[in-house]
Amino acid sequence: MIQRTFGLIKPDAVAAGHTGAIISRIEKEGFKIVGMKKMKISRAQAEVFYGVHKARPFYEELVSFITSGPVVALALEKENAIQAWRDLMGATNPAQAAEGTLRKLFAKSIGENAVHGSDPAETAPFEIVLFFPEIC
Ligand code: 3AN
Repeated sequence: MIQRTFGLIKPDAVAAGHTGAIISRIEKEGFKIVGMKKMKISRAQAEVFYGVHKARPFYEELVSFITSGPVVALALEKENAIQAWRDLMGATNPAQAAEGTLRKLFAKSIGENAVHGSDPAETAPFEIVLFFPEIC
């Protein structure tokens, strides 16, 4: 099934100059980039985006990190895109991420982990609408 997912290149990876390498890898893996936007996320938008994590102890850290510098928001299309993008990102904790995954290559820590991707549940349409209302 051709599917769309939402991805973010987080402030750590953008600041470290990994945007080009990550975009290049995304295209090499056969994703079609249907939306791409370099932007600074506002506090209000971050609170909506991370609303599902509000109860977690690291919520405040998440919001302040994601608003700390520019990010690149992506809407990606591929066969089974949600799982395919999670597989390409690798495990949340880069220390546990498989060789060759984006987090293994570019992430610094579990908090500053280079990329975000929608969960297999229903977060992809919600996140795409939040960042790309014009393509929905
Ligand atoms: P994923 O991004 O792989 O879907 P989630 O949904 O478990 O992972 O966590 C959302 C985000 O919260 C992660 N991308 C990561 O930046 C951050 N995070 C997860 N666990 C921790 C933790 N123990 N300490 C700090 N930040 C965390």
